[in-house]
Amino acid sequence: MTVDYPPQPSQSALPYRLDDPVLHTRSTQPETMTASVAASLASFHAYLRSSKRILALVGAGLSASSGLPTFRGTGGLWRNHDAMELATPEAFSNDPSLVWQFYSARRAAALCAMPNKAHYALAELAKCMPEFLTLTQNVDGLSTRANHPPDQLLHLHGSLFSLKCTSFYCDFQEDNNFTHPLTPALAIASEVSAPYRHIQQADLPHCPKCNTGLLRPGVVWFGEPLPWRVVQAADDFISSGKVDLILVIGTSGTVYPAAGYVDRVRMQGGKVAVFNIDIDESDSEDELSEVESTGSYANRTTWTFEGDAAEWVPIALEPIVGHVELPQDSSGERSSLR
Ligand code: BV8
Ligand code: ZN
Repeated sequence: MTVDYPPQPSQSALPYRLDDPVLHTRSTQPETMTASVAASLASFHAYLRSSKRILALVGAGLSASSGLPTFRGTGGLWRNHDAMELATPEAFSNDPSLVWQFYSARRAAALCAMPNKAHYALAELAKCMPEFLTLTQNVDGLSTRANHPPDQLLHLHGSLFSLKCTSFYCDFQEDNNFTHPLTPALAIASEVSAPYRHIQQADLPHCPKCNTGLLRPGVVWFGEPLPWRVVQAADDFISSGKVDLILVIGTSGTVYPAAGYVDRVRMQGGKVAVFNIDIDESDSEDELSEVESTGSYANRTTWTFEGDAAEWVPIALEPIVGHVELPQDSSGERSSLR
């Protein structure tokens, strides 16, 4: 089934401005790699080549350099509302106009954004390794748009482009709905600089099946269970053999049960590679000192790559996926920010 994504609008259309400080990465540029980073990368490459089964747990930091804000820091505020507070059933029942404008603005931003090299590298790893599975906390659809094989990609928290009816008597739900705006009234949602205007419930998205139910975004809100099929599939992968390695990419690891998958792999004796712009070295301090003292990486269980995931993930996965470049778009231009 082909999903026809809308054409890519220009950067200026982005409701979230790129020069938002959250988005700029403080990164140890791979090209200025220190000897210890180069040695760490080499030991990671050796372990990667020997790994048979790999998981990836990804978060908002994976899409940061595609222009989408993360939940931490200033990016986590929308119209001065904490994004995590808006992502709750309570917020939606209290003020569906506010919550729908929040999600409509995020749909617009995600439609404007482009997958970056890390999205493509993970998609490539999935094509090279049947025993590789990505668990994404992201709802932006960028991994799918990077042609990540769908049966090796689990959306733990749903998608901005799924919709479902809130009526108790109706089971309507729809995936891959890229209509924007969903209703004429929601066109105002992207004008974040304009003063907030309340939208009457009648002008919010309604169910095309029962015609009465209010539609809601098909995402998992705080306090709601993850889709059981998704949890089942993740559990099946973890319990059907040792996972040798988990790639933890652009996530603060604060939201559960998603963050719990890292420990489950560790408990199986699997090793961990962390990709984040903000690594607190304490994670692997004692391992580092042992490496310095013994000079061998044999007992290394955690690798950390501090910097922009869009830079480091392709480099870390190169032995398997080769050199990842962004696809040329129709104008032959490199189609992305990076
Ligand atoms: C549930 C969809 C039960 C909506 C989201 C155990 C302990 C404590 C609390 C709990 C617990 N178990 C459950 C809870 C409660 C809660 C929870 O975890 N609360 C937290 C806040 C403490 N969990 C739940 O409510 C879950 N449901 O438990 O249900 C239940 C069971 C049965 C019956 C009824 C109920 C549901 C959680 C899912 C909520 N939905 N998203 C939406 O998106 O609007 S969560 C959402 O926030 C994201 O999906 C993601 O998961 C999370 C944000 O985290 P990250 O993605 O990591 O982003 P963040 O900004 O935090 O960090 C970004 C990182 O990237 C940073 O580290 C930064 O340094 C880095 N970075 C930035 N730029 C870059 C970069 N890295 C690399 N390169 C860059 N360029
Ligand atoms: Zn309905």
